[in-house]
Amino acid sequence: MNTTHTLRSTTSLSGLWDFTFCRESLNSITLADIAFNDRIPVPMAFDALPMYPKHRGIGCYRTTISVPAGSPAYLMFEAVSMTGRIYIDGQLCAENKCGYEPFKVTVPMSDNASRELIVLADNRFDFGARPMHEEYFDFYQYGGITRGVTLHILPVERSSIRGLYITPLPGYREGEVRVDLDLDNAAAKQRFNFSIDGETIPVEVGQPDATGKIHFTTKVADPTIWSPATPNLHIARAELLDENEAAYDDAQVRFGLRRIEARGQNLFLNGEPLELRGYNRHEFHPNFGPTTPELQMFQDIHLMKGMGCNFVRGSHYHQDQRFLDLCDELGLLVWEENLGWGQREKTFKHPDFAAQHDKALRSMVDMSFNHPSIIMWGFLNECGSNEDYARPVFEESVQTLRALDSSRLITFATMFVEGDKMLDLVDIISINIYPGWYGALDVEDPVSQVAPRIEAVIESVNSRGFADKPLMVSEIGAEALYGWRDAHEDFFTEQYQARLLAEACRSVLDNPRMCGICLWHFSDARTYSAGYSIGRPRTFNNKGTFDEYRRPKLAHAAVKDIFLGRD
Ligand code: ADA
Repeated sequence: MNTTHTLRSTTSLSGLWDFTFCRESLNSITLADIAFNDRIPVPMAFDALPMYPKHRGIGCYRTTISVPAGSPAYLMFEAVSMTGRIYIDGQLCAENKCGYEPFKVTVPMSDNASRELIVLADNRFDFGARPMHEEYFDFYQYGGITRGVTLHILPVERSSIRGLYITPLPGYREGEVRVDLDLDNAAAKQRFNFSIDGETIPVEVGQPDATGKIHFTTKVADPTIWSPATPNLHIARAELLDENEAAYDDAQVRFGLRRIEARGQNLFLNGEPLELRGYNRHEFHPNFGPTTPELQMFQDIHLMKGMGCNFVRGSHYHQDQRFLDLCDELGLLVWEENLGWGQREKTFKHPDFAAQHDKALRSMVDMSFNHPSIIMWGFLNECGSNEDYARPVFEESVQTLRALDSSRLITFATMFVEGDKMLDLVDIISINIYPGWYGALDVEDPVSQVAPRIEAVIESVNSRGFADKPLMVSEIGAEALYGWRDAHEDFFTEQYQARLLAEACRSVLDNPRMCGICLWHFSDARTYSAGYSIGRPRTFNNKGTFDEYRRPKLAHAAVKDIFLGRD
């Protein structure tokens, strides 16, 4: 859950904002000349609305915010796609270049309470300025203020809470956790109250370190364990106190007591062997683009759990906090990953790429740290991990993730397998393979490629010195057009997809060397008509077990049968 506050004033800016669309360049546009002629909802991708389909350019948004004169304040943007420029009273206050990355914007001080907020969201590719998005990935990248915006008013001339992070420790069964309370303008000796589940816990320390953090370990008085079957949550709360012991700023977060481990070839959750069964999922619905309603998220999780899934990979970008909240509450394990899709040398050699990737990686961990559902961090899906030029960014990403969070596993999905040069870096080896689909033309029975390919992958990983690491299939699948059932049962039929997925699930899950399977993918999702993905019927990636309206294809029953049979 995004950290919540009761003492400081927070205001959601969801609602109708003034809007106009233009095709000028971001660098030549003049704020004063923008004629706002429409009103659209925030959050929402403008190009998912019927008025602006496939519009590439700048979505110009305007609203008014109210900040008491003299009060420090910031805006929390959960996602502005792709480049977001934020102006307050005409002053450029921030520019963010990853469309899925949450970011904070300080509101400049003013004597006026009423402030004009303008957001320019440019959804055109601009490799020079924004290498993380490169160009056409195999999923449509919408534009606009696609996730929530919140205004925070901070206490005047005092320290305030930047973040509260709870890490379950090896003694998690007895309720042992580490607490990191991160402060802005920390006082030398900070007074604060700390409680878990409403019970105040006396804390002796109060001396922030050089970065403004206070750390301590403590215990949950009445610990209950989090797992997919028992998604129990606890609540931690910190309150900063003034000289008179009065609380003036606070932060509240939810967390879960659980432990994920990789030992030898296996995964363990809370000490029990764990087999991952699940889906890759894009945050997408045709009527809403990437701003999926929470009810749809709820239904998606229920559809997956109803099929016997315990796992979802949030492909291929920061997850929406509302989705993660639901995974915490309903009990679905998550792989969350940083934006990346198939980039190669051009991107890795871009002078800004490493820094932009690092910034986005850090914001992902910062935002999602307390979700017990997340058991692994991922990054750079199918990106040049067979080439030396990618090594520095892969190494740095792993170091950063380990430094920020020692309690979760690290992985990336590779399509190279035999040629991959980064497998030494990860805790779990994750491979994307498409036997029976790509490269399966002119094969008499393409499904027969599945089992031998899995054997070959295992052989390659083991023989290269990684026999002691867990191995999973992170993508496998085939396209099926919803409703296309045909006696030939050939490519694109529901029958072919159902056969292939069933064979994949059986071949992986029946093999003790593999620790799980994550099918590509949950529901059909829009892609581009150009670039890498030319040739996708309907300009959708149709490998969903459900279509984009969540209507089940034949694969639904086939996979469900196998997954539920494993419990
Ligand atoms: C890759 C990629 C997915 C999707 C898939 C496919 O493995 O990671 O995003 O593009 O291929 O359908 O080909």
